[in-house]
Amino acid sequence: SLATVYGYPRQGAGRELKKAIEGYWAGRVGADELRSTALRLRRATWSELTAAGLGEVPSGDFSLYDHVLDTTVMVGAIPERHRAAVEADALDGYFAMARGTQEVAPLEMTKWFDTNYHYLVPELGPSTVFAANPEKQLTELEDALVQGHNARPVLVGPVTYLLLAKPAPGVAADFDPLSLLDELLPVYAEILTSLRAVGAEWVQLDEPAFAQDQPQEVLDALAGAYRHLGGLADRPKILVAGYFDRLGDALPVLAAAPIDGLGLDFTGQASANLDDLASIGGLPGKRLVAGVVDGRNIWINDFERSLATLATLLGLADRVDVAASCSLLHVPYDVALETDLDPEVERWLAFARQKTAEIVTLTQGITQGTTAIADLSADNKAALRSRAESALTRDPEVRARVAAVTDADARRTHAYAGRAAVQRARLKLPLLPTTTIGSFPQTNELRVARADLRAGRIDQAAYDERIAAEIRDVLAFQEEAGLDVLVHGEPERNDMVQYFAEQLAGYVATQHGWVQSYGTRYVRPPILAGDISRPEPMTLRWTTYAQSQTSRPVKGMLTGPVTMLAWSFVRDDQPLGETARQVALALRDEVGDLEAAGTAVIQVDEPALRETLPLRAADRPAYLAWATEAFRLATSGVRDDTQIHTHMCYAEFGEILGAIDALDADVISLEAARSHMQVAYELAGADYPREVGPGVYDIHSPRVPSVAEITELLRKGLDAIPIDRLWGNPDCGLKTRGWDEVRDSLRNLTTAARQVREGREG
Ligand code: THG
Ligand code: ZN
Repeated sequence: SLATVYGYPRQGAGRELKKAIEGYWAGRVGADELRSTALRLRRATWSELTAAGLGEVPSGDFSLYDHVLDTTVMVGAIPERHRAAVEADALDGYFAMARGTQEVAPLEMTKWFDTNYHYLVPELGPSTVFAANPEKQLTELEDALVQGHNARPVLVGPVTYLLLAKPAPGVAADFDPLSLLDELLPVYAEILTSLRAVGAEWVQLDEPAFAQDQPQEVLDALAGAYRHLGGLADRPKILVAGYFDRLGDALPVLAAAPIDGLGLDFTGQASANLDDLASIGGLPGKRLVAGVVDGRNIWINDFERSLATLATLLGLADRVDVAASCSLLHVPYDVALETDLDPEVERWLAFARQKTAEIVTLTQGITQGTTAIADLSADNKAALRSRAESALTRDPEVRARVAAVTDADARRTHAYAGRAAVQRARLKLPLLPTTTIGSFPQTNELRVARADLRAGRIDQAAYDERIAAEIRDVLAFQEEAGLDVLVHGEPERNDMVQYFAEQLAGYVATQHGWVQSYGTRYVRPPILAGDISRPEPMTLRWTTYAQSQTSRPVKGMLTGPVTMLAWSFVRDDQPLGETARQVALALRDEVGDLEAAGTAVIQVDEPALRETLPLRAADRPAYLAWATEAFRLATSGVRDDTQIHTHMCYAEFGEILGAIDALDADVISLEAARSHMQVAYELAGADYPREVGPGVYDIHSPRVPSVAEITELLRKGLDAIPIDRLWGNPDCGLKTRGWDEVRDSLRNLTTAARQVREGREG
C-alpha cells in the first residue's frame, strides 16, 4: 500500500501563481518569468509531497487557469474563433480562450460538479476534429521524473470530458458531444502511449461524471471507452478515479473493464461505495485507491473510522492505496499559515498539507500496524473528542431553540394575496416598480479608505464616515434616477458570505485559507465550526442610516441560509439541514430587527439555491425540503405588510420551479436579460402566483441598453406576468460595472418603466 493524492492547490503559499499570471496580463511579468514561477511551484509541490511520504505524486494536475481548458488544448478542440490567437501564441491564445479578448468571447464558465471550482466549458460540434497535443502532460511528467518523483499523470477522462462539453455556437442545441467518443478515443490512446514512452507506469483518468445519475447509453459509452483504452498494446497501467459521490451503476461497469485500478470516494455518503464494492465481489486483480480523507472539506480525519474502512477494503482488492477522496484543489493550502485561529479550533482542521500527512499516517497504519501510529492516533482521538465536546460545537441555547421550531415558524401568517394588499397600501409603489439587486460599483475612494484602515492610516470613525458618504451618494443617485425601492449599495461588504460570517458566533474565519474559484480568482470560505447564533444585529446600522436619508423605501439586504452554507466549509458532524436551521434562526433575528426598525422591504438572496442541488436526483427532494424550509424560517417571522424579496442568479431553473414557489417570497428577481425574459414565461407557465422581477439589463455586457430595448423587454415580461406583479430591475452585478454605465442604464430603466406604465394607464 502507498499514499497518494489526485491533485494539489496550484497557487503556492502566498498565491504566487495568481500574482505571476495577473502580472503577465498586465504586462509586468514576461512569459519566461511566468513559466519559471509555474515550474518552481510545481517542483515545490512535488518535493513537499514526496518528502511528506507519498509513494506516488500527481503530475499534470497543475494549471495556469483550469484543468478542463488544459484538456481542451490536449485534445486539440480549440474553438474556431480562438484558433488564430492560439496559432499566433499558445500562451496568449490559452488566456484568450479563458478570458476573451476585444474581438472574441471566452469559453463559458460553469461549476465543477457540486464544488465551488469553476471550469471552462468545451465547445464541440459535428465538425470538431481532435488531435493529440500532450506536450503539457509530457513536459510535466518528464520534469517530475527527472526530479526523482514517482509521478502519475492525472487527466480528465474522455467520457467525463465529453459530458462536460456543450454544443459549440452555431451547432444544433440537440447535438450530443458524447457522439464524438469514437473520434476522441484514438487521441487519448495516442496520449497514453506517449506518456508510457516518457516513463509513466500509471496514468489516472478522472471520471467524476459518474458520481451523477447517467442513463444506460452513457454507461455503455463508459464501458466501450475503457474496453478500447484497456485493450491498447503499449500503454501505461490505467487508474480510473470517480469522486464526489458513490459510483452507483458505473461501479460494476468499471470493475469489469480491462483497466488496472479504480479510485473510489469513501467519505460521507459516498461511503456507500463500500457496500457496493463488497456486493460485486470487490476488485480482484486490480488496484484500489481508497479516498478515505475528505478532499473537499477542512476537518481532520477520523483515523479509527478510516482504518476500519481500509481494513475491510484490504480484503476486496489486489492492492489498496490510501488517498483523499478527490483533488486537494478544493481545500486551502496549510493550516500552519493561520496566526489568528483559536488553538482549540486549529486542532480540528486539516488543509491540503495536513491532509497529505493524514494520508501518509493512515498508510503506515495499514502497512506497519496501528501500534506504529499509536501516538498520532491518540492525538487524533483527543482532537476529535475536543471538537465533539466543545462549547463552540454545542451551544445549549441554540440547540433548544432549533428543537422548538414548529411548522408555523416557517410559515407567513397569511398567504401572498392577503399580504400583497397590505404591502401595496403601505408601500404605495407605482405599477411596475423599479429597483436594483443590491450592490453598486465600489469607488476608488472606498478602496483607498479600506486600505488606509487596514494600514492604520485612518481610524474606524473616518472609515465609517467614508461608508456613510458612499451610501448618501448612492441614494442620491437612485432618487434622481427615479428608482422606487432603493438600496444602500453595500459599500461596507467585501463578500456576501464573509460579511455575515464575521459577525455570527460559531463561524471561524481564516487569514490565508484561499481556494481557487476560477482562473486567478480565489475565495476564503469561512468555516461553519460551531453552533450558530447572532450576538448583535449585523446590518441594522447601515440600513437604518440609509433609510434616514430618504423618504423612499430602502431594502434591507441579507444573504440567505442556503448560500451561507454553500459558500462556507460546512460541519460534517451534523446534517446540513440542522446547520441551515441554525443559520436561518440567526437571520430571522436580523429580519425581525430590521422590521422593528421600520424596514418595509427585506431582500434575502439565495444565489446558491440551485447550484447546491445534490448530484444524484434521489437526494434532491430532501435537499430542497430543508433548503426552502430554512429560507422560510429566516423570513416568515414578519408582519403581512413587510415585503420579502429574494434573488437568484440564473436563467435556467426548470428543476427548482417548485422550490422557488416553496420559498413563499413576495417578490423574486432573476437573471433574464440574456435569455430575453424566458424566466418570466417559465414562471407564468408554472402558475407562479407572486411578484417577479426578471432582469432587463445584461450586466455581463459593457453596453448600455437603450430605453427602447428595455421597454421591449418589459412589454415581453407583461405578456407573461400581469402588470400588478411585474417589477423592473437589472440583472445582478452592478458592482462589476463602471459608474457611468450604471448611471445611464438605470436612467434608461426608469424611463422605460414610466413609458410602459403610462402606456398601460393611458
Ligand atoms: N463568496 C464565496 N464563495 C463564492 C462567491 C462569493 N463562490 C461562488 C462565487 N461567489 C465565486 N465568484 C467569485 C467572484 C470573484 C472572486 C472570487 C470568486 C474574486 N476574488 C478575489 C481575488 O481572487 O482576487 C479576492 C477577493 C477577496 O479579497 O476576498 O474576485 O462571493 N465565499
Ligand atoms: Zn444574482
